[in-house]
Amino acid sequence: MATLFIADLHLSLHEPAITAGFLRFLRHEAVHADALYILGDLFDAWIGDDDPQPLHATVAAEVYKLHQRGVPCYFVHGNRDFLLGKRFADESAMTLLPTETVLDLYGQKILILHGDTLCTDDHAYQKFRRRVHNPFIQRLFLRLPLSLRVKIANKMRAASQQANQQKTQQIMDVNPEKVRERLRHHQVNTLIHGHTHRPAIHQIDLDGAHARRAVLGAWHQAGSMIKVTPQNIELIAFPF
Ligand code: OKV
Ligand code: MN
Repeated sequence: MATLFIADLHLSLHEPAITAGFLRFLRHEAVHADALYILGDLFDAWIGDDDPQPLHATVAAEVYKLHQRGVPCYFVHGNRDFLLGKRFADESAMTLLPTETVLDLYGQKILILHGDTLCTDDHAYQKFRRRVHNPFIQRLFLRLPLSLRVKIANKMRAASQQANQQKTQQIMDVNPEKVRERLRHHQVNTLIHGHTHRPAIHQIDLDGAHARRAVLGAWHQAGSMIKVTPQNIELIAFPF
């Protein structure tokens, strides 16, 4: 009995080794799990489900096979693939989850989310997030021709790389008080998230009680997953 969590693969045509590692993970690891949760940034960019990139079809087909083999797959949007929609979810048989979800796994309550909403010290990012999450702006963007969306996205990524070079590590990490606020709100003592690319299991003091925050690693040089069993929560790094 095990439920697996992954995040921040940032799949793209430029990193074929990561895609190969993900497909291997699906076929050899996830197939034995009770369920797979992808906590955002599976893709490095997403400008609409109508993007005809062959990478998308490959991933959809493999996740669909996992579902056919009896392993349900759930997806939480990241800050990069937040536009991934119902069409791709149907093609891959993934269930889209809201920004925050509380799971009951083997009797343990666990809050899951991507992690960007916890980085409240990064005011510029939070402002960007509010803009691109506006349903009206999203509908407008999705109605543009694909070629124009590609151009806009490339410009936005270039500008963001510039901005991130100026930001400190501290600003880009989670705000500890925001973490405690979300745990209190949902009345849970365990959180699993990604986004910060700082894999660790942190022990937290929550109003005198013990809580923990498990952070997934990004798939840069190796894979990263969290395995929840009836006994424990394990953070595991593995080669592709
Ligand atoms: C994703 C991020 C690029 C960060 C644009 C409205 C707007 C959606 C979009 C375009 C960009 C996602 C969808 C991408 C995340 C970046 C740069 C910084 C910090 C609009 C709705 F505004 F143009 F109308 N986008 N793409 N960034 O390339 O995948 O997360 S993206
Ligand atoms: Mn992220």
